[in-house]
Amino acid sequence: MYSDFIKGLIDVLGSDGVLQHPTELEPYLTDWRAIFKGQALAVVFPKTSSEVQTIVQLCQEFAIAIVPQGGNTNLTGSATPEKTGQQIVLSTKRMNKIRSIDLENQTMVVEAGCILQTIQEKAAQLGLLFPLSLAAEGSCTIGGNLATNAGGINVLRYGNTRDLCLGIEAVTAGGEVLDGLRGLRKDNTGYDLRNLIIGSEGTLAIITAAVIKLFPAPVSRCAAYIAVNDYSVIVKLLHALQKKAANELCAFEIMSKESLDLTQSHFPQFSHPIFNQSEYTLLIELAEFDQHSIAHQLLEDVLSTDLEKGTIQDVLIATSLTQVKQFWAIREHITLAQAKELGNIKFDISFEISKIGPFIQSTSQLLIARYPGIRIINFGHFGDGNLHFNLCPPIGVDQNYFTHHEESISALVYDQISLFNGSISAEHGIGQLKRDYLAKHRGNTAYQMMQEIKKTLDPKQLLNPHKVLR
Ligand code: FAD
Ligand code: 2HG
Ligand code: ZN
Repeated sequence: MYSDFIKGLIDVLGSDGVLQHPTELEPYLTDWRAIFKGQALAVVFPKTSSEVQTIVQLCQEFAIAIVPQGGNTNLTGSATPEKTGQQIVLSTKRMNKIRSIDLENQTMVVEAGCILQTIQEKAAQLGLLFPLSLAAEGSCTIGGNLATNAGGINVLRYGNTRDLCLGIEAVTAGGEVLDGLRGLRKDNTGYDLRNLIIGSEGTLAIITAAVIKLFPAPVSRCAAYIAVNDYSVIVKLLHALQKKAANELCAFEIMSKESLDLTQSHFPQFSHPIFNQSEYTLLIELAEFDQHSIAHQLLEDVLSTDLEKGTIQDVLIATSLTQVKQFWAIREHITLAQAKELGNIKFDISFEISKIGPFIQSTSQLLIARYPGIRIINFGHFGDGNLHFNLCPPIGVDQNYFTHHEESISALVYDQISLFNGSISAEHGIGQLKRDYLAKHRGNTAYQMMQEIKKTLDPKQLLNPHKVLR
């Protein structure tokens, strides 16, 4: 039976569009952190939406499940097939064309496999901006960004991926093409299917293309490091900057001293004395849209009084675009530094801004009391309430430390998230990693509604089964 199925795939895609050899399959069978491992009958590489449609129809006929995969940079095991070996991975790598650009509408139609950085560069060539930005931008795809509703560093100003997309084209589990490639900014015509599919992690449809929004490019960028000891000052600074800089404030990131110490130890080339001066270093960025913009001056005005009063410990303002980019390097390497440690647990969580401080304080105390020496690698997108409250094992413990403790640590942190009314996944999604916590987190009614949606749109469980929902 499988040989007929594989033959069918090769008939559609040619033999170079269907990988079967175990060594060729290997990179597609594990996630970026190498936590989840699966098996697959094959990895397939369609080039067009109609090829995707034919593959889905073939999978229906043979009852083979499909795991969509873009750049495979997700942090939740969402694009890794199960261990059964009876699924296929559908890679969008070859669906990487920019189909069209509408300068008057400020939109671009891109195929799902377009690399995010390629889209950013194309927009820049046009003198425009596609503002989605994250450290994996050199390898993640717009299809994966949409399927996870990725966040990144500019959410404060431009919103999540969902907010950057006006229309999608997708292939349903029934093998139909949902043609929603329209760049309309207003369209209240029944249920919002685009927004249902965005963020559904490949479980409801395979996204094949999207209409994305472009924005005026800033004429320049201004970034600053701010060293702060007193947590309460951080919220005040955010408000002061939002009031003065309004839409120019694009990023407001927080990095704890422990996260910076770890990153400097693995990547000493990004060390800077300012990181050693305080409990937190903020990295903020303002975009300047006017030649005569005063972002630099504005930053100095807002920060100089705090500096004089001693409420902030130090400030460093980047003076060139090269320096702005250098400022971001350490922030972009925190995840890579943590990957070099013996295990890590990630909590990608969000809170109302007012609850972030109390959560950090109370949860850190509980963790340190119960797991002496545990390292809290706390950083993230403070401006939009998203913390990456990650953990590394205490120095010197044996390598199975987290195997023994992950469950109890997760229970503790998830209880705390619930106590402070936060979310267990701000931007990375659910995948396999958080699947077993979703029902409790969202409650019975929401969970059942999600199950009903899945059953209706994918009754045969063909699309990324057992991800997101149990
Ligand atoms: P994949 O990992 O291939 O897939 C992710 C999910 O989308 C899977 O469920 C998959 O089945 C589904 N999928 C992929 N393509 C399609 C499609 N065409 N149709 C339907 N479903 C599809 N995330 C953030 O939100 N913010 C960050 O700041 C951020 N920073 C990161 C930094 C690093 C160093 C790394 C490694 C990851 C980071 N991520 C971040 C996570 C990840 O990069 C994003 O989630 C990204 O959007 C995933 O895109 P991808 O193409 O790699 O998707
Ligand atoms: C980031 O903001 C990413 O850099 C990754 O979302 C966070 O490593 C992480 O947990
Ligand atoms: Zn993030």
